[in-house]
Formats: sequence, C-alpha cells, structure tokens
Amino acid sequence: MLWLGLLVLLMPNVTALPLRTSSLPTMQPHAAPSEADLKFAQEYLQHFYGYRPERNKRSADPGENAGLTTGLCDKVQKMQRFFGLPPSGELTHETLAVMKRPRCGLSDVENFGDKIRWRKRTLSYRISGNQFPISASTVRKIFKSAWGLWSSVALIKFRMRNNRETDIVISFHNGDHSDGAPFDGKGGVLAHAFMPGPEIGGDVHFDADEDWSINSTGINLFAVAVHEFGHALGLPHSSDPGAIMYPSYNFSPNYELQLSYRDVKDIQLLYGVNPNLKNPPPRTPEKCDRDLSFDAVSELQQEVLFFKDRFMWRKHPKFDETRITMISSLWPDAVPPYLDAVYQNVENNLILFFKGHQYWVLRQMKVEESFPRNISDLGFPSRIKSVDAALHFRHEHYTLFFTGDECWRYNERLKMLEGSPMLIEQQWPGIPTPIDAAVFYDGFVHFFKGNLYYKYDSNSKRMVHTSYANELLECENKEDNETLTDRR
Ligand code: TQI
Ligand code: ZN
Ligand code: ZN
Repeated sequence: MLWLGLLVLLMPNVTALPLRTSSLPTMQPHAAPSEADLKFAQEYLQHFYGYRPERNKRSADPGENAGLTTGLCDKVQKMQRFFGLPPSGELTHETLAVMKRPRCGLSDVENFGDKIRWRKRTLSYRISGNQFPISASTVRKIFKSAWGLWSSVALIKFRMRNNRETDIVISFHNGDHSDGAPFDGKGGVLAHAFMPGPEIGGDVHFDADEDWSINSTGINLFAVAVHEFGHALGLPHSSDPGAIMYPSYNFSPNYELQLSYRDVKDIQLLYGVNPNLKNPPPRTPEKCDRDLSFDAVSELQQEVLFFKDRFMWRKHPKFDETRITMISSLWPDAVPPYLDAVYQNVENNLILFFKGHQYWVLRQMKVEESFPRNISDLGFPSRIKSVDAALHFRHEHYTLFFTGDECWRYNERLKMLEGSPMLIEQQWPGIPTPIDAAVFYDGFVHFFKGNLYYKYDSNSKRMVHTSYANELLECENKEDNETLTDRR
C-alpha cells in the first residue's frame, strides 16, 4: 500500500509520448543551430538524457568544435533514435522541434502497458552513507551480485558510481528518514524501494536497525536486496511462492539463491531477454500438472506432506485446499531442498530427512545436534549411497528403506533387522523400481513412481488402486489438469 501510494505521488499526469514524428516537416539537415538553441538543447539533454556538460568539458578534445562535444552528439543520437528521427547526432531543426514540444517531466522512465520501467538499459547506482552493518566492501559485493542476478537474465546493466547523479541511490536508515515511510526498528519492515522514476524513484532504503548478515544468523542482506532491486526495476509482488518477488521471506541459506522462472519471465517482459542466459531458472511445481512426481512423501501429525524440489504441499484432513509452501518456511535453515526421503517417527516425535549420503533428525522443528550424519550410521553397507524412499509403520515400530530394487527393515533400537535387504518385488509385487517415495496413511501404503501412485492394502500386500500422483493434491481446476501449460 505504501509503495503504491508513493508511486502515485511520483507520477503526476503521465502522458504517452508519440514514438513517430513523421508529421513534422523535414528541415534542411545541416542548418547550424543558434546559440540559444544550443543552450536549450544542452539543457534538454541534461535533464532527460543525463548529459553532463562539466564532465564533457574535462574530456573534450581542445581542438574540437566548442559546442558539439562527442558526449552531446551521443545524447542527441540517443534522443533521435527514441523519437524515430534519423540518428545523425546533429541538432537539426526537426530535432529541436521535437525537443521543444511540450512533454511530461518524466525522463528516464516510461509506461509499459500497465507497468513502469526504466527507459535506459544501463542504470547507475550509488551506495550512500559511510556506516554499514557489515563491512563496506562486503556491502558493495552483495549489491553488485544482487544487481547481477537481474542483469544475467534481462537486457539491463548496472554500474556503480560515486557521483551524486545516479539513477538509483541505496542507503541505510533508522526510523524516520523523511520519505513518509519511517522504518519500524528491528523486525517488521526490513527495506523498501521506489518504483522507477526521477529523484527518489528507484531508490532503495534498508532499515539500519535490522540484524543484517551474509549468512543464516540474521536477515540475509543479499536476499532482501534482490527483492528490493526487483521493485526498483518496476516489478510488483508475484503470486508464485517460488519467486523472489513473492511477499514472504523464506530464503534458504542451504540453497544458493536463484531467480525463479516467474521472476525471469517478469523482468524479461520489462527489459527483454538476455541472450547469454546460462542455466534455466527453477520452475515452481504445479499441483494441477498431470506429470507431477514427488521427491518424498511423509506424515506429520495429522497431515501428509508431499515434497518436491524446494517446496511441499501440506494435506490436512480438516482443510479442503492442499497448499504449496517453501520447505524452508516451515524448517528455516534446517533441511535442504531436493530431498530423497522423509519419514516421521511418531513414537519418538522425530522427523527424518534424507538426501544423498546424509540424513537429518529434527525434534520439534529443530535439528538434533551432530546432524547431518552419514546414512552408514543406520547400518547401510558402503555400497548404498542414498535411499529412494522411507516407509514408517508406527504400530509395528519399524521403518522400511528402499534402495533400487531392494528394501531394508530398520528399527531405531535394534538397527538394521535380520533378513535385510529383501527384494522389493517379493515384498510388494507389482510396483516398478526404483521408487520415488512411499508413505503409510489412511490405512494404506502409497508408493510413488513418476507421475503415478500405487495404493496397497498393507495386510494382504495387494495393490488396490493406481492413479496419477497429483490426484492426491486435489487440483480444483479439473480442466487445467488436461491442458496444463505455462500460465500467463
Ligand atoms: N518491505 C516491503 C517489500 O519490499 C515493502 C513493500 C513493498 C510493501 N511493496 C509493498 C509492503 C506492498 C506492503 C505492500 O515487499 S519488507 C520481503 C519479503 C520486505 C519483505 O521489508 O516487508 C523482502 C523486504 F516479504 F518478500 F520477504 C524484502 Cl524479500
Ligand atoms: Zn525510505
Ligand atoms: Zn516486496
């Protein structure tokens, strides 16, 4: 709300600028501009195109024509390109006529559909102040890489400058800092940014009272900077829970911060696609996707949790909607994404997470000391490098681990039980191996493989049902289910 309010204040009567000026009479191209016109043009370019006469004087070749320095010529060309004039770099009558037409005061920003974006493709920023919560060089590095995330995917570049006249000013403030949006001390609002625009537009303020850090001990400055810089570039909040622009702080320090597919699409819509894009950004899984598969499935109290990448869905018997959340929003800093297996040990009130050769034990949301540990501690031979799934039987007091085409019976006190490993096909005939996930709930064993699940009667060990795995998440929109493509 604050942000929209400020936005309205910053943008009084914005009018659309015509891009073509073919209706203007074409004047003689080489007529020399008058003294007054030159002065007018210089002021115009200074105001709207960042032309700096002082800087140009310093670097100008003394032999060059006193009026049109190369810097001014560049700006004239830029302005001509924008208005669809031949980019000669000369102050033709036509060029001057366009300059003299009334226009709104907004220079470096433009309306783009219902959005606002910077018009230029290279933005300058300045880090203001000399008291920082972490060392100044670290702060510079953090901001540089936060801008770098956005410039790596879209056609926009950032340059740090130490002069006054930068597009974006980044600063730290305590409490009231006279922009109508005072900070609230530790906690609450961490930072805010102004939409692209002149003066305060694009500026980013951080609350100096926060416990800023570069790791997981406080508020991660890098994560917040990436989000705020998104606003400074014109991005609103996203409804995709995997997006950096999602309005919730659930950054996982166990996982390298990445823009999501949604963030990338949104910034590219404003500034165009950077052709040198490296890795494809991670997509947020969709519960209506018939091809959806799971990494792990587990019970947790009365709920069933379905894990996928950095996310999980929580299926609660009392809530009709199964909602997606970031794993790190429930267990901050505790568990890595892209898990292999998860199970809850109800008797001891533990939840165990498996990924690769490591496992973590959590008691009441907190990682037990000395974890992660190696899975060989559970009694697996060294040839077992990871587990596919874990199935816990609360009444029988044992857990079944699945690895390839084998399964292992394990008890917390007695460790690996006699007879392990057994062949899956002999224990649970009919399921394809290796499996992705397994869970015991509602009196049935559910195995997951690819986009299917297999429901077993745990006593007779007979398959009773098989269907799409995503069916268990109850996608409300059945039509979407058939024709799921990229939203938007
Ligand atoms: N600051 C809010 C934010 O940047 C300020 C804000 C902008 C806002 N637009 C708004 C507040 C619209 C209300 C409505 O979103 S913040 C996150 C989060 C904040 C929040 O300090 O609350 C991040 C800063 F929520 F996404 F984690 C950074 Cl990453
Ligand atoms: Zn502020
Ligand atoms: Zn925000």
